[in-house]
Amino acid sequence: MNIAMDRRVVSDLDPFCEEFRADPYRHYAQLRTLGPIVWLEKHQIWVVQHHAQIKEVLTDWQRFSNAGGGGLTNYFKEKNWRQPSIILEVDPPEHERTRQVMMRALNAKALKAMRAGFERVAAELVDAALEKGEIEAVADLVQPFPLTVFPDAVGMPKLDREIMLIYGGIVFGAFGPRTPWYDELMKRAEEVSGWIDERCDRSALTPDGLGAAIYASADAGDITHAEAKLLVRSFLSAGVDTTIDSIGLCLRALAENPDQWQVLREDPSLARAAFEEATRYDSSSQSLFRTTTQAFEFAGQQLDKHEKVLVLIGSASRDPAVWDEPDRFDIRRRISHQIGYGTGIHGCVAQMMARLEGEVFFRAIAEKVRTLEPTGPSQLRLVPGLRGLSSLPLALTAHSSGH
Ligand code: OVV
Repeated sequence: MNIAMDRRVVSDLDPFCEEFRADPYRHYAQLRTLGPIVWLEKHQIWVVQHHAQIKEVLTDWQRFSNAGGGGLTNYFKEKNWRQPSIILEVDPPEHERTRQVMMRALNAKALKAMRAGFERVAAELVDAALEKGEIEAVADLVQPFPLTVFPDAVGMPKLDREIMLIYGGIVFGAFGPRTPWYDELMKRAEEVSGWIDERCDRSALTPDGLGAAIYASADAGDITHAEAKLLVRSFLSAGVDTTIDSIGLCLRALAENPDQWQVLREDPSLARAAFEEATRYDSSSQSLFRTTTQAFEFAGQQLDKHEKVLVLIGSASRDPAVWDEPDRFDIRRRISHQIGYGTGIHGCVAQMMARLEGEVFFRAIAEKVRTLEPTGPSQLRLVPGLRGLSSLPLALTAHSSGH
């Protein structure tokens, strides 16, 4: 054992176990008291939990690499089952090429063109929910929104809910440890991957969506056509479950905080701010990974080469050093250092699209719904890699007609 190892600040907490994930914020607070960087014995990884260090890690891609893989598996030491993402799991200079292509596809004009379609779908879903009165909000209202608007924007047919949710489980589950749950899911991997692959093929895409824009970059020679297909796949990997879970958690925060619901209902123009606050307060993406490229000292600890670092952005979002009353959901909060989408060169490339989805969805709710109340306990969907709900029973009533 080397001397540096002896001086490591250690913890036996396991961020992947169900108990931790059921109530992560209490455990984040506990981790924050231990120090800026802590060695987790169970998984033999580092963890960072404060806003300041997380920002440092995420903006230092030379020392904190993405090529080591987006999850617990260390690509520098072992092979992953899945072909690495050509945007998430690469460093510069390779990363710049694929990132540019995605950024170009997601330009301001493309986003502007999406709004009307998003609004129509949101209005239909909220009207149908109001018609029912009592809903299972995850299945009836939340899931169908991204499952409809996202493929519309990419230029593909509506996504099959069951297959997409298995696919999402496979993608995000791969970021956590190997479990029996995951092995069970992987039995469907071939079938589901084949289905996804077909949908990412150029022949399956409309000529006017994000997918077509990616293939146009291949025609222009910026990427190969095989890479174009993988980038369209990245849209589906990163863009569906994440927004379903974040919208669901935001809806729960509103239902459980009647004062905040009241504020939004009285001023629907706060819809975007409400979703922004939920992205801080409780959202789908709680953690990321980086892998060290060399040995160096960081925040008083000696890191070795090719060590995994778990980056708890969900903890940074509750760090009292940067937020007043971090545990309070306050849709009028001014958010000047959002970390919920990550930051740096790998910061969420479609974050403006996610914000647009959230804004349009919650604006439709604020404009049409008068009362929004839980009718029973909500349930967490404890899949690794993402935080979200499997159940959110709600009762809704409409504004009196012609309001
Ligand atoms: C950010 C993210 C999550 C999951 C998958 C991917 C990216 C990808 O590029 O495949």
